Amino acid sequence: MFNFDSTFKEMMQSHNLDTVIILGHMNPDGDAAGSVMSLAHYIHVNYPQYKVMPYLAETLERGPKKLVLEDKVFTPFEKPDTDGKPYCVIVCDNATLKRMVGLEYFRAAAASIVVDHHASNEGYGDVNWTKVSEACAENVYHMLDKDLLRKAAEAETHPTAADYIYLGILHDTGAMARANRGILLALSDLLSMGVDHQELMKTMNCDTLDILNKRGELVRSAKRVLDGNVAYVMINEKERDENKIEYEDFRKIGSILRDCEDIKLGFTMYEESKNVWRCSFRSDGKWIDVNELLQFFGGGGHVSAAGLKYRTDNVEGLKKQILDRVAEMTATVKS
Ligand SMILES: [Mn+2]
Repeated sequence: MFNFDSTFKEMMQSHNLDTVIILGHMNPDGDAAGSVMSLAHYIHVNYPQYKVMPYLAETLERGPKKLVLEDKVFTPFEKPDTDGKPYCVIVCDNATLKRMVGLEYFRAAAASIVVDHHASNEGYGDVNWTKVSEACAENVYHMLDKDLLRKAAEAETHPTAADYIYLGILHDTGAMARANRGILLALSDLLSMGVDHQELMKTMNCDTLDILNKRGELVRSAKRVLDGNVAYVMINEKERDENKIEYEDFRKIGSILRDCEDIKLGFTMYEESKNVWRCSFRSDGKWIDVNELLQFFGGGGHVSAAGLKYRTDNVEGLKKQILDRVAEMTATVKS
């Protein structure tokens, strides 16, 4: 098991640093925000001699954003100001340099630590601890000193380091739908540090009736292919604008489809800007490995959840290539 404290202390001392910047991935979700913010609070309480600045993109999902806006210590949507001093960077929940928010800080850092749970992690950074798991925040929980974590949780008011770890796990496990025994034990330990489960569950649901109606329309437009095993929804720039569909609402469709008992792979394709397509793939994790599927096209993520951003003026061609590859990959799997 990776011991964060000894690595961190050694790095700060040997490079003679007193400033830390913490970064995550673009379009942050609960796990990215939870991992970044929990570490920021942990360091803030336990290493007060260091200045710590978490940095998150404004595009953070609505639910987790509610919690981050309640933060009494940090303002992570502002760009960190290092005062020209050398600093250490910690990157959480981010697989590739391409997806990192604040890459300029990473590039100029005197030292770096990477903590991740993506199978597609590139292995960048001076110290890279990537362990495939349900949530990066789960890895953060395991790498921290439990007494120091408790101290951090008890020293501050909500949201604390423990709240943020809980947030990350909650969001990356679909409110514990994909939790295993180890995760539930970690959550119960976090509860004993003062986390309020019901309070954090409020970050899971931010739907309005209007959003539900839009989602209903999108689900209705889903197409089924490959013997009905695969369902997808595609939306171009024009449809997106006419119906005011935000990506955050749209990407959930992939999970909704995948969670159907009679569908093994659900995906969405969204024209973010002219000819730039953001695709989100969700599988049951057994029928097809979507990380492997999308790495072929330059994307990636996890076995059962992965993404791809692709520039093309022929999206039908891209879709056909992906579906051909799905057919190929699943044909070799003997049922
Ligand atoms: Mn994650």
